Amino acid sequence: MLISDAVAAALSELGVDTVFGLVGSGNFRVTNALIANGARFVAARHECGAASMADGWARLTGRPGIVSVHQGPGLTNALTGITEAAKSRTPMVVLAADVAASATRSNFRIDVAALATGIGAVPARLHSPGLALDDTVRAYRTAADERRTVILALPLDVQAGEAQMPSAGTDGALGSLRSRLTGRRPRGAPGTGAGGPGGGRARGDGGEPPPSAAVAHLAQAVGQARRPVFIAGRGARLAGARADLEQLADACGALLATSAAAKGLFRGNPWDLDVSGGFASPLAAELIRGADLLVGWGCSLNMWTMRHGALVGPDATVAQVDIERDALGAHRPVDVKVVGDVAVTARQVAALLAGQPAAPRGGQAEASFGRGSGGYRSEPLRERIAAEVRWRDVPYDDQSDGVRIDPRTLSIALDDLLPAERLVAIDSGNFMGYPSMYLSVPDADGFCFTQAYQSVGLGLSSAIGAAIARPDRLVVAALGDGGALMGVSELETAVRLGLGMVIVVYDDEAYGAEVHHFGPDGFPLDTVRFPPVDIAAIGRGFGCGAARVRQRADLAPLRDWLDGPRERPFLVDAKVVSDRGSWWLEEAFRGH
Ligand SMILES: Cc1ncc(C[n+]2csc(CCOP(=O)(O)OP(=O)(O)O)c2C)c(N)n1
Ligand SMILES: [Mg+2]
Repeated sequence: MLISDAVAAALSELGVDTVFGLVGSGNFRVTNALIANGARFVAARHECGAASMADGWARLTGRPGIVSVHQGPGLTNALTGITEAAKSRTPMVVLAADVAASATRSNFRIDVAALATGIGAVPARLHSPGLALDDTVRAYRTAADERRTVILALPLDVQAGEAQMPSAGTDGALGSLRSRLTGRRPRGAPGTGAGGPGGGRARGDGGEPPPSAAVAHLAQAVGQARRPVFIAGRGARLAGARADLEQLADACGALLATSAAAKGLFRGNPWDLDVSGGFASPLAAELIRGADLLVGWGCSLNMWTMRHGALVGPDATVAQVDIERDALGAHRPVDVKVVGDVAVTARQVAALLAGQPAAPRGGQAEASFGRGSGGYRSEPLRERIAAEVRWRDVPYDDQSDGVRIDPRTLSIALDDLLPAERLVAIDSGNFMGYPSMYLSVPDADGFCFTQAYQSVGLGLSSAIGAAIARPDRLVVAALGDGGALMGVSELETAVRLGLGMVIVVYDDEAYGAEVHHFGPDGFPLDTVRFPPVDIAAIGRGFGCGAARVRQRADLAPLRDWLDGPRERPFLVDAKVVSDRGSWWLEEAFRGH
């Protein structure tokens, strides 16, 4: 068996069943071998699209996304999507064909390892036919267990070598492949490391460590807090910690919020403030700013989530819980630091609190801190949250004029129209807050936010990957016109796959982010403004259903499409009002 076939067989033993890529001569064999082993191959039209599809897919499945690319330009084309994945700690293995070490004059020669290191991915390589399977298993496990993005270089000469037995350390993961290589019956455990939604993280069931002094310190802070707010991040989502955090919040009267990456985690909880940060509604921001204790649970409390510190009240104690020590205090000073799994730590804090006499509390003081009373919670506040916390309930001056629709009005209309079981994926740009804030999502799997690299143009592809991962949900890709046209080639992919997704383009005929940032200072804007483009017609050309929307009533074709079989994507080209920048934009530029 050739190494290219054996690598594919090893990956399928490890659980690989879906591969995104674009095939050239260097990855032809390995990709077809993956297909022969039962994997679904999703052909993208641009390698960056393949990487972002795998990224979106991995975020929704919790399993390593697999990308297959040709040597040289195949990999460099994919780089921006891979960088987003690496910065988001998306588990991913990029199968990157590479020239032989001896091909020093090859046109395709690039320094793959340096390139991987430079973008924060983990470099890996098939070193020789003898080591190739160990290299493959290690790459996959690094992705799955450590949530890293790994670029596995597949040199052509090694790929063409004859497969040999993996070492004793890895063959347990490759039971039947071992038997195919040796002719002996399989033994040992089936493939491991496939991850699941936890992506290999400790989920805290069984064998929990005893509470540390740091957990006791956190319990003390939680027990003493009068207005605690929990902010849950990606780590809380990965740890499956919703129920444990809610129970602890019930016990201490905390309000609940998330980072953008974990939006939807507490959906349905009456104390949910939704996203903390630039997207926070006025009431959410007021309540977070009013907290005397902020606990970041698997959340980095970065400049976006804390609005550059503006959401941290002057006297607030800040605590942070994370499975990785390096994450603690990485973005802002933290008073109480706990290294630990979010769910385990929440349970331990709750247990310590239960064994503790109740601390005296404000107006609602009582022995039982059951759901709905104590701490920050009160009946009037519950009513206020119900009435005011959603952006769509915040009054605004509708700027729609019949020719251009106010992006808020558009987003609210979409929120009304689209089924609740949805998954919203967002590209980057001035527009991005509108769908993030006005489209509700049913849970944390309802939001795919590829913003760790702040790249324009990844939204459509990550939405396609998410749609493949979650065929049960209506996927909504929310794009600017700039991002839509940058990633446009993947419309063909969405149509070819028959994805019944909605693509909403907030079309201001500009790189609005730049227009609003530089315009007020009188800079020339010719470089960032464009003549009108009929993006609906482009969508139709690719085979999408489409509508140009200038006012609410223009959404009627979308309603009809929703009532139909949804066998192809529907594109909404919304000509939006863009008379001024959005309020989260200045915040974003402060982070540049
Ligand atoms: C790949 C990449 N190129 C350039 C930028 C700089 N940039 C940030 S937002 C933006 C405008 C994007 O335009 P559009 O998608 O239409 O969204 P809008 O800002 O108009 O709402 C640009 C060019 C970037 N973030 N990423
Ligand atoms: Mg635009």
